[in-house]
Amino acid sequence: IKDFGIEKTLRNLGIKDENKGTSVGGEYFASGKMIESFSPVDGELISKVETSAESDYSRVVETAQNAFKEFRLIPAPKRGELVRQLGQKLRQYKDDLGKLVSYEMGKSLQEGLGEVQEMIDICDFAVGLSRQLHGFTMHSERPGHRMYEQYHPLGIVGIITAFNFPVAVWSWNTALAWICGNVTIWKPSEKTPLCAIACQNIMIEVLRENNLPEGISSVLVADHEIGQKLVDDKRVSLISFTGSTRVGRMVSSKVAERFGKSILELGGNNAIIISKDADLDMSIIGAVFGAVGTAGQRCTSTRRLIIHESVYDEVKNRLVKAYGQLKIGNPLDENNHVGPLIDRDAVDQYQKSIEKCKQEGGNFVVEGAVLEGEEYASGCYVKPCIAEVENSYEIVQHETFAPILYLIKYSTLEEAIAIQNDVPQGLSSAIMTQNLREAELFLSHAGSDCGIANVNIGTSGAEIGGAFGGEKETGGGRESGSDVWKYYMRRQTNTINYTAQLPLAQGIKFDL
Ligand code: UN1
Repeated sequence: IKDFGIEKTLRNLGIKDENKGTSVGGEYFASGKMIESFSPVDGELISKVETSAESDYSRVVETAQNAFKEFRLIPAPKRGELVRQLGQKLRQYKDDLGKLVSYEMGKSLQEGLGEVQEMIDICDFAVGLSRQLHGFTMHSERPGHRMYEQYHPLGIVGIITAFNFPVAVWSWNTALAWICGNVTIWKPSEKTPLCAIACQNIMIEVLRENNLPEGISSVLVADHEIGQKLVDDKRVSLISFTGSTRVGRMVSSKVAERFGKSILELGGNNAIIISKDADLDMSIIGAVFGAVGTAGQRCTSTRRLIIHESVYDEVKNRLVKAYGQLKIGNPLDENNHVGPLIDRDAVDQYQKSIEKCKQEGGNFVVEGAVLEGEEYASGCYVKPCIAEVENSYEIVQHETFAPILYLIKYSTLEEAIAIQNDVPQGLSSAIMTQNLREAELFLSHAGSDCGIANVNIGTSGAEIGGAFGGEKETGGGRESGSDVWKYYMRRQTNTINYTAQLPLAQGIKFDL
């Protein structure tokens, strides 16, 4: 590990041997139980974090409430300036933060750096947006009246994130929440608490340098009970939740019960259709990166390939060959393509899913395995595998967060689209084709039912400029680009009468 300079990285990012997991700004405190963060890379204990207890939670929310009263009065472009500074700091810390992401979460260093780049990108995007929080104006039906709409800050935004993008998802939410005048409380995954503390440390520099009130950006490293408190808390106007469909369903109904707002970013079951008119070289790279990138633990990972019968055997053979060349190992070593899964529970799930797939009739053309040996001592390294399946198998209908790729054969594009849509989830989708008619049909109302639909690009690796999210059991939320900022504000319609008369709308007469 010393070879990869992890100790220096931890030092640069302000990670200690024992950390406190609650911060409302410059100060850390915590009185809950201690958790340990082990690296899936080598199984080593990286460091410990004392989690937030109920009393810590109350302090965080109260401080955030007070901070909001001040923060909302800072003009949006000035708030944009703070986000610009955050982006600058992230550029400065990119190498260290990317490395920590890789070491604590297990994705390849390239992907860790890519994740930090997404943070920088969203900051840049949000800075420009801070001068463009436009509403419409409209003509009133009444003389001497003016109508327009404006967007106001919401209040506290609760951000609950998953282990697989331990830093970027926080930044998508925070950058937008901030320019919109909100304060944020982040509850990161308990599997990647150090990434959260590192981000908060970077944020603290911005807060300090700008003399900002405490509570604008808070972190709670805590268990699900504190997460539930956040979800149930009326003082938290918006909950942005990224995680499983199972937990998302609970979050959704709990927040709805109190008429809060939520953004849900739940499971995906993403497919690439490989048509008879596909560029196969490109398709193979897109499919393999989509399936094995982040060891199959992206929401956008490619889980299914729906392949035209005329190219099915060729695609299958080329995939088998490509999988044979994959190097699995320490993700900090740039020669490796695939790192470990997040933990041994994930390895269990991977094994169970393979078992289940076999029981249902799946034919593995590349077998899976849990890797053993010194390099794999953490017990978290698995072999990416490929199975020929029917789309209707229960296991294929389900999102397994692991590098298991399913192959399905089709004969007409209509059939391929129907297969692509015939899963409960609706996040990302793609078609590989050089045929304009096929591409347009896939993107049409009769095409993909997903929130993301790509042509000649894989399912993962969305740019931050677009709205990110999906339909059906993916939850319907959208994050990051386009006009997603509107979710982070409350909308108000204003009608102003500048005459001495009071005409009523709809021509209603009312005299006293
Ligand atoms: C996720 O998996 O939670 O599109 C987010 C992508 C990344 C984001 C994935 N930009 O793959």
